Amino acid sequence: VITARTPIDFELMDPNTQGATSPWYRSFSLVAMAIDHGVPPLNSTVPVTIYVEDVNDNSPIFNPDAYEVVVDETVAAGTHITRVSATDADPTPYNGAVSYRLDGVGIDKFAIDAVSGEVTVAPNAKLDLMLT
Ligand SMILES: [Ca+2]
Ligand SMILES: [Ca+2]
Repeated sequence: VITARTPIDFELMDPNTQGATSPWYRSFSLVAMAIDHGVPPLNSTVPVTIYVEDVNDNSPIFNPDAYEVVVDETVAAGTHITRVSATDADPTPYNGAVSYRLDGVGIDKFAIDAVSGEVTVAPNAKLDLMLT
């Protein structure tokens, strides 16, 4: 029976030396040996490859972790406001891919590009405080 002595962290495995043929897996290459109790003892070995699969155990992290922008109330629709950026430590597709969306008060006035994270004034938005 082969058991893990320590927790295995996919992110800490070296993709160069522990990369498998698929980006979804990294691997450990072990050799198991059987030794008899004769004199002299004879032995035999077998290669054991353990494939490790990535788990989505990291959330995207924004850097910086807060954005503050001041804009004039007269700013035009489509105007660039800022660009937010987050990275995810999971190295595989899906688990590490990041897309963006807006939530909260003001989502009718601003838009975010799901891919680039660019925040703009939404089409037809009126920021003028006297009109809202
Ligand atoms: Ca992971
Ligand atoms: Ca993730």
